[in-house]
Amino acid sequence: MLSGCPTWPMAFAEQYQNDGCWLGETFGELLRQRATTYGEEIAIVSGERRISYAELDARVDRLVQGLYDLGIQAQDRVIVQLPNLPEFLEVCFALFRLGALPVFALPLHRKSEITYISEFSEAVAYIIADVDSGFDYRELALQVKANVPTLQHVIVVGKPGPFISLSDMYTEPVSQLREPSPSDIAFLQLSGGTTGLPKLIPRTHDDYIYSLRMSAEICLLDENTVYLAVLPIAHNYPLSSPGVLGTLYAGGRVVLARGASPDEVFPLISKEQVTITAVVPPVALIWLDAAGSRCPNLTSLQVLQVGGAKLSAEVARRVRSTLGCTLQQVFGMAEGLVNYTRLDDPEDIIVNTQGGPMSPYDEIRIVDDEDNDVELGIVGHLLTRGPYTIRGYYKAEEHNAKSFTTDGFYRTGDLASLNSSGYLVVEGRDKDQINRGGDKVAAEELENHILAHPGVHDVAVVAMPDEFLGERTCAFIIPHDSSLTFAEVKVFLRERGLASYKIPDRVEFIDTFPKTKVGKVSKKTLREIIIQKLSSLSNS
Ligand code: OOB
Repeated sequence: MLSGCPTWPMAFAEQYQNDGCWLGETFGELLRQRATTYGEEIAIVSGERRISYAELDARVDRLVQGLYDLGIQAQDRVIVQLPNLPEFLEVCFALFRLGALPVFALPLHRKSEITYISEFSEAVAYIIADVDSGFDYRELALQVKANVPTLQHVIVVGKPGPFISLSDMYTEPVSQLREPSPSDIAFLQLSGGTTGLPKLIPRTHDDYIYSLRMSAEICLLDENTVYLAVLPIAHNYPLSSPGVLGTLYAGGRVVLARGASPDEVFPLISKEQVTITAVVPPVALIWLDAAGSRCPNLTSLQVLQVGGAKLSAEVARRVRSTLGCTLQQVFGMAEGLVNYTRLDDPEDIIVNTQGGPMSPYDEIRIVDDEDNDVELGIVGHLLTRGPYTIRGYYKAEEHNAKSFTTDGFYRTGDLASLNSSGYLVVEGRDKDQINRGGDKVAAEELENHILAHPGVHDVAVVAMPDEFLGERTCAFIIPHDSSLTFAEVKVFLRERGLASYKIPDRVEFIDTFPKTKVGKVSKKTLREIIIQKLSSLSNS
């Protein structure tokens, strides 16, 4: 087991095993078993490519050998930054079989994020696409490799440039390799974060496969399921809720989309007879508006999942009437806990709640500021623990002491209420994060980047309401002098290599910060100031 990964206490692990949550399977075995059962059935569709279960399994074995020959070993960390391509899944399963750990980066991450997670995880390899959405990842890899001594290999899907081509790595399997144990860490995922530096989430084969099984069950997936992956599959939601892995678990078919626009997605739904897909609220909004005017043929679509950020009830209500399918709200987190509205729930529940936990073993507490449980229906801090919720971040002892209670509950940072049927309504957030239509921005991380600008004396980053994304990012800056401009701040942050979704949408220059009674910067007041300013601007 990789060191630096807090795990479940023995008594909990035994219960989760004895009660049949953790079945002692690994991802490598799972794919092998599915290949035996589903053989020539199509597992993955990507453009004109169709890959059967048997082919996927065989290609993964060949890739395992190639990675092994390169020197990649069990427990090595490998940064995987790939768009929605079949190679994403091949690389994942190959690393899983090898016992090496993918560290999932999002396609939008840039030098700042990739350098940090490569250094922090002491990654030995970095797997990228050549060019995607106009961005050349090989350029990024050159910069990252120059700064991270542990990084020995860059492997490229497409034209490799100075690096190794992934397509050259599929070789005849010869070595007998020992597969990892089900309780081993399978991969590391990035947390949405609230702190200065991103945190890594360790997930085991046992716990993640359990979450797939439960998700697939709740979403009624089977061999007839056709799941369309629209969001980047490196994210926990399209990866496993039930996502691409849940679909393969159920023997269904995964269709990989490269973008989320109605022009691309609507014809694909009809062509591939997609039955379920998952989006964030802003994408749902675009689809609803487009479907209203274009009347696409979406008759195959049974379920539209919406999650990652709060969906307004008004938009939720339009899903069935406009798209003709069932809405499923998904409220989850990469740390574990995922809640779903059930497909047969009454419309009122589907529209007005964020669903109930997927497992009867999920423990949910709603507490006040002193960690006392509050009554049903009262809003409080959401705490959770269970068979697929981590007990701590990777190598983050100090932060773990704050993010988890002494008895192992994860402090989600969400404010929610619980109803008598055990369903949650998300009412807000007490974590210092901006949820930009599902993309998470940690205020402190962005503040640290802005503070590095020589013209900045101090900064406080807050969320401002936005009709389309739900929230956008506003940075209040106290400059050293009045010459600093928003444009300069943006250029500075881009040059530092920050992912574009973390660049503030607005900057407000200010002389002093409002303070709380104990002398801290009052972000609550700053939020009120920006709300007022935006409303006076829209009225003028
Ligand atoms: C998903 O995972 P993360 O790790 O990017 O973000 C988790 C946070 C939650 O703590 C909550 O603040 C917010 O995103 N969130 C929602 C929500 N779904 C997530 N807030 C309101 N309503 C919702 N439906 O975002 C994620 C992971 C797995 C499945 C679905 C989403």
